[in-house]
Amino acid sequence: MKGIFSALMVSFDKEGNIDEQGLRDIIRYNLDVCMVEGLYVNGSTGENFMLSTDEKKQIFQITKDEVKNKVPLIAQVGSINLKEAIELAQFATELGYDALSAVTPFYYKFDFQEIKDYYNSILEHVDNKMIIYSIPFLTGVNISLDQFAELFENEKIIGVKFTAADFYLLERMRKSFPDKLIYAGFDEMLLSAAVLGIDGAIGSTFNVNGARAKEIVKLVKQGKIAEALQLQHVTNDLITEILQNGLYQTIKEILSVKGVHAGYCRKPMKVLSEEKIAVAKEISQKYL
Ligand code: MN9
Repeated sequence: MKGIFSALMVSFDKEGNIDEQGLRDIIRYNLDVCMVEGLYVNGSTGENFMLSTDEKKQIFQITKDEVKNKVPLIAQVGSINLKEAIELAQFATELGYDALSAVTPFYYKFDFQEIKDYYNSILEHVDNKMIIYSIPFLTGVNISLDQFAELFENEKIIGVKFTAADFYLLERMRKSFPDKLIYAGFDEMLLSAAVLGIDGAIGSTFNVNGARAKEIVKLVKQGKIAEALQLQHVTNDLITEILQNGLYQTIKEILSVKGVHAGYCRKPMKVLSEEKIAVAKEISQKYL
């Protein structure tokens, strides 16, 4: 369960329908070319929060079928519709997903007791493990060190996907929870997180830049920080240009350049202009 996990992209056609063959192509590219060590399915990058329950199930199914047991799979099942979260947790567990993950419930400003109940309720219904998905900049939900400790009292909660730039909290977490799995969630901060002793990373840009990310982590483990920093610099030139051009659309466009039918993003996400498609091609040629 350790290492570089792609937050899996999903291919949609122009009308917003899942393109099954495109999704299979993206998975193959991740495994064969990016050589990622696992996949995180139906996360933010998978445009999960714009999908129906049936579509989420379809994506879990297709991905498991394509990957078989080649790499570990994490199923993101979180939803503020708790019944949906439980249904998806059961579905992914039956399919043989290695672990579940659930975003902290958002929008209604749930208090900590409610957040804790949410995780424990999901886990009461399944025989599987849970990785908390913490992404305060999108959810507005901040969890403190003490609150993480309380959540981790449930032994089925084995880790956290930590998508935040709070390196003080990350260091405190590493020290306090040596046996929990900590995954970094911001690809542009991978080196800094790796220095603090994360177990892995889960990110969108690994769909195209996974090999370089693996190398950064390897170099840090060998204590070759200066070399790792050179790779992080190149990576961040790449990520900065991707972010300026439109994050998910540009990654999909880069995949298209590589011959992968990555398709379009789901509305209300926009379609890239011709100019931006040209920029995406340039980014691909320059860095990948
Ligand atoms: O899953 C991703 N977060 C989102 C993690 O997409 C919201 C990251 O991989 C970022 O996309 C990436 C670029 O900021 O670090």
